[in-house]
Amino acid sequence: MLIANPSGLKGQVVVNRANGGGQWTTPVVVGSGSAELSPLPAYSKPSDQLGGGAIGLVPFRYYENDSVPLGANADIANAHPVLSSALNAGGEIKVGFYGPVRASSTSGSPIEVGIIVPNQNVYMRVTDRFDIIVRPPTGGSESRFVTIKGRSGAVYGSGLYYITQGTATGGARLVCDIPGTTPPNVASFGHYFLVKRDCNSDGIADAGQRVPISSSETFSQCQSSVPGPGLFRDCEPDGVLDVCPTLNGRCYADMNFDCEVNDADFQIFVAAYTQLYSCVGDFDGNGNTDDQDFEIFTKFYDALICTEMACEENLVFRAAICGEIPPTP
Ligand SMILES: [Ca+2]
Ligand SMILES: [Ca+2]
Ligand SMILES: [Ca+2]
Ligand SMILES: [Ca+2]
Repeated sequence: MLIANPSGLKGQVVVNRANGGGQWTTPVVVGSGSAELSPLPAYSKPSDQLGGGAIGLVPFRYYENDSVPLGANADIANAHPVLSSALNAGGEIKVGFYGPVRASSTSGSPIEVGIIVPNQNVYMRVTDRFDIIVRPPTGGSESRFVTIKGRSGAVYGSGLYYITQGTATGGARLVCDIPGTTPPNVASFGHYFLVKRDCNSDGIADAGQRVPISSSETFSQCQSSVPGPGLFRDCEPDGVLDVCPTLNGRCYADMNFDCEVNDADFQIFVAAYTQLYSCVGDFDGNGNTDDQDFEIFTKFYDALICTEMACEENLVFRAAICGEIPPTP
């Protein structure tokens, strides 16, 4: 098939519309002879470079280059960042497909949103913290996208987020929006993004703005110092900018909330560190658990003290920052 105009793919082409096992093998060229779509069927060129339309093979695949931000990378090092403040301001994550999609029913959400936590394949589900924008079973207009939209006041802890097919028993699924009483689910997919904390809502991830107390200054010297433009002190070096709400004296190193600091907590931190997972070990909120977090952890671990009050404050704080008490491994 040849579409001579390089912006000529404007509508929707559906291959294997009857879901009868048909394949897409015929080359499609949009523009000049070298502009063949590849690889098939999940070609890489974004639709805005082709005219806005798409060619989809049923069951429709996830279209990474039409998704915003990009999100096929399941690893923290390559995941695309989104600020917590942007989500609180109504920021959106758009997941694209090669063909139109819709919810199979009105029962629950057809997709699931979760945060990966350092307990192997456990996902903390946070679907209900987002508005899910998707075509309903009846009505609405055709769309190749599912959008999740952040809410004001919702907690978006740092870490690697995951969007996938709905899994609730008897709940909705994301299906191909094609004729028929039981349209197939879209092909299995995973879309990832990395949330970074921006507790002072200035549009910059806090981790890059944080100037921790140095060994040569006292607490009051630190508090009265003026850091450079766009920088903020962290005089109680808990990873949180001092301009943001903080709870002095909480027991950061108590990772399992039992009010004691011991090897069990160290093991949880090491697991988070080894896997770069968060938000459980991500004290500075840059999305992963790394050397900066280890320094903070060590400071609180070395104190070996965890009063009942500090333990409770830690619990409250972790609930506020991470949105939920993480499961204990
Ligand atoms: Ca910030
Ligand atoms: Ca602080
Ligand atoms: Ca503990
Ligand atoms: Ca971190």
